[in-house]
Amino acid sequence: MFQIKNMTTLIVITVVAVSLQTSEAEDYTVGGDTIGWTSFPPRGSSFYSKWAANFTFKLNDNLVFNYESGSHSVVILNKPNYEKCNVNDDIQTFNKGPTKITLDRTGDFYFTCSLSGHCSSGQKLSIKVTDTASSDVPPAEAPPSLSFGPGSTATASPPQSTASTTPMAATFTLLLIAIAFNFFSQF
Ligand SMILES: [Cu+2]
Repeated sequence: MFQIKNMTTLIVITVVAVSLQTSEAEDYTVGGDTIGWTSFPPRGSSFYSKWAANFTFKLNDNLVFNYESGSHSVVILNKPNYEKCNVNDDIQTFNKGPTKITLDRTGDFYFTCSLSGHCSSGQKLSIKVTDTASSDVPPAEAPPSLSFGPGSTATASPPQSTASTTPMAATFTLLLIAIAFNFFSQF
């Protein structure tokens, strides 16, 4: 009896762990491991926007800016100042590299470096942070339909939805097993 209870506890812990894993915050190294946070990035000011386009940043993810203290900084600023490279009206400045910044709200973030000429030479990054919930909710089931007239092709689910459905299904399976164990341990 005790062993069955123990196993139930183990399964419940596994279920919780699996559930947490799907919404775990991620760390992103700005510019990748080799380039990092630097002035004169390859291909100029488009470098960091191209880097950012590879990812979907979610609430509570972290950006890691890799640089040597003294050679660069991380400045958070608003959009107009970001566009003008005006680092004098910054919201926040970090001087000690590497700098880890938690994306603690949704919406747009603007970053640059406060050292003279670095912003204009391309050391700037803007990203959009989305809510975790909105990206984890599976899309509504498309009604079964065999007619594919003009304009009816938009019902296909995006590829990432299948990836989030699998751990969800696994969680439910484990949950059912846990409930079954609990039920049988009563006898
Ligand atoms: Cu710099």
